[in-house]
Amino acid sequence: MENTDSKKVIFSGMQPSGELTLGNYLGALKNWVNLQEEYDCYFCVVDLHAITVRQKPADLRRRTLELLSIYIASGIDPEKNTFFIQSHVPAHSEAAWLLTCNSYVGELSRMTQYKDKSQKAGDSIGAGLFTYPVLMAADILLYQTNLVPVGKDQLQHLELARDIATRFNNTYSPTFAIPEGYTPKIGAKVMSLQEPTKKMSKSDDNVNSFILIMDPPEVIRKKISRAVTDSLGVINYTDEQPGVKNLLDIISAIKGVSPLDLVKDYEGKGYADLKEDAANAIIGELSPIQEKVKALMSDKKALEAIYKQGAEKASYVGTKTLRKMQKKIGFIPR
Ligand code: ATP
Ligand code: LTN
Repeated sequence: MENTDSKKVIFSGMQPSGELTLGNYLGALKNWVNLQEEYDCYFCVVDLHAITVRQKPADLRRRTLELLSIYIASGIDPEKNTFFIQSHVPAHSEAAWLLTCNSYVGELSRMTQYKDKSQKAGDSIGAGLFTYPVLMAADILLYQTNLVPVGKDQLQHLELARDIATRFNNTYSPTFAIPEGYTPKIGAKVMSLQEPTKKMSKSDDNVNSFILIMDPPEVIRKKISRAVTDSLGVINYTDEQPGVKNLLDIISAIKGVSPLDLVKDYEGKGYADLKEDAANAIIGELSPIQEKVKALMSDKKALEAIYKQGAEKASYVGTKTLRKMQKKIGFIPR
């Protein structure tokens, strides 16, 4: 479906490369729900990005469908938005090659995520991790995207997408909209429960440092009760108490109440009360989502209908931009 109602376009994606955390939910997903009325939204499961790191085929299949189910269960309406699986729309891979030929090794070498990963892996780093941001640029540019809601870590990749788009527009003629980034005010950075000065990350070795969207209630209670706080014994919203601050931020992002207002209720109370409230808030938020995910995962036919319809819409719009790119570059149409 083309963007005929002149709504601005949103594109975002997540990789089906691991189990999603509360950080992914509060930092990205929960905000997508609020944007769906105002924008024409494309939400993609970026499986082509996931294979930049070796994936077990059976795990990749399960996580792809689970991620799609989590999108829907979080409240994003498949009737109003376009959900699709990246590999179902070949225009992404094709546009990525055309854009690779309009990108520089220098700019790709400057990407922090690549530098971090290549430092760890050395020469055996996959070439896909190097060209990863070009594929991300293709994802975004194919849909004439105006806004890209992502966490802070992705803003550098978005800046590169803007550079590539501007270069292509200048070399040939205006072809792509230039996208802007969008990061949420609350929950933009949920911190590790064990080292609250570090981001909560699904790739952390310590399972007590993160909460997974699919963690059962008793696991959530256990992880929150073990969350690192401090020895001050008072509940204030300050950088000096990062563990307490993180718990207040989590409750705040879930309840939509500012952390400073929350603090007032904790006068004379202790960390056990705060942890109890945090655990209850998280369980209250995640339990209905978990139920819906389980129901969706047990009806593969319904999921299939959603991602097939999404791929059709996305193909129509994406291929149109791809054809323009090909024509401008000088390829002969079939
Ligand atoms: P890893 O934790 O393994 O580095 P990731 O969780 O960042 O990976 P992505 O799939 O790249 O994995 O993230 C999807 C989205 O979730 C991104 O937009 C990212 O910015 C956001 N996000 C991830 N972790 C957090 C967090 N702790 N707080 C807020 N947002 C987050
Ligand atoms: N690199 C992103 C995932 C991603 C994405 C995108 C996000 C791939 N393509 C396009 C927004 C728009 C990440 O979060 N790791």
